[in-house]
Amino acid sequence: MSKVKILNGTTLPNIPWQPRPEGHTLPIWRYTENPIIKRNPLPGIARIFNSSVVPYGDEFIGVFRAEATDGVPFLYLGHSKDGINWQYEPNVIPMVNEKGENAIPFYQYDPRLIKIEDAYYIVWCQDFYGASLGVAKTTDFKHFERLENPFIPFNRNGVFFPRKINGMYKLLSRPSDSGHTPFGDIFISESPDMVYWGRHRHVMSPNGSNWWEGMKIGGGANPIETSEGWLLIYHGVCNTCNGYVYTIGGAILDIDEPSKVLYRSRRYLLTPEEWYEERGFVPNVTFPCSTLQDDATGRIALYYGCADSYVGLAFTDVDTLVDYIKENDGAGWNDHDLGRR
Ligand code: BMA
Repeated sequence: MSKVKILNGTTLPNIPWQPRPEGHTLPIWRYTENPIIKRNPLPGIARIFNSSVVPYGDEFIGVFRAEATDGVPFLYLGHSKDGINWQYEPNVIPMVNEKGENAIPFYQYDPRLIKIEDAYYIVWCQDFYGASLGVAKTTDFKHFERLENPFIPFNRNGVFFPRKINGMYKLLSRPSDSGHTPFGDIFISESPDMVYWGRHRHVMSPNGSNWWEGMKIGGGANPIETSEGWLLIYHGVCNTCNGYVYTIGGAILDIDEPSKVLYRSRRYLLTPEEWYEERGFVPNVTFPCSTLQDDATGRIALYYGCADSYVGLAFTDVDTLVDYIKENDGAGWNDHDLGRR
């Protein structure tokens, strides 16, 4: 039984799990058989990475960022009994608009998948006359309806909260520009209906004092509701003489006003160190997109993209992670405030 409680969660005794290795000092530890998805995972697809998983019935369903052999990314669906070995559907997820017409965009990447009330939502980055967020809804993983794009360009790293807060859907995002943006803060917006988004608030900026997240940050996995606040696993980027390095960080947000950061670890949770994180299509990338958690034990399984080439799996538990973030707290006034100017 964990000290910190996972709230509104699900009891999932069958999530992937390995105990913390003896002597491991960081709060997240890797699956020993990583990467779980290797190169050329299905015909015509060169790489699957930054991807997202939910429990569904007696299995797990994943929405995968799949880079085709023409280099263009789209979203594919996969099924798994154990959350580790995946069977993929052969075609791009068939999204339609409200008239039932094809609404698959020109490209799609970095999906986050979430259950909110009785429906599942996917939010991803796509072309909307420039990179911005797309959203689709499904209840059966067979029919996918595109909703209105929440924001104008440029924007990336959309992450929904798993329930309405004060009657509103909440969406994290990272406004940006058209390229490999050398800046970026996390903001939060709300909507009564998944169509009109507003009441925007600032959540966090990159922190120049913590060099691993000195250049830009972006939301990662769906926030986990706990008795200590919303547990947010996010990514932070630093610039080096040899390019960007993507590292995994953690923060705890206020349960009713999640634009207020209660705690933010100044030390990272996981950074590229293994061959599949350091070497690949884009080297030195660990990019968190999704977690599964078991509220009975507090166990958390984290899915993260590795070097824009593979999917990795890592583990933590809610007590270890919350304690680490609090012990290493470096949140400042700019984090604690409401984020409204
Ligand atoms: C970001 C996104 C991610 C990618 C990362 C590293 O801008 O495009 O999909 O993993 O860069 O290349």
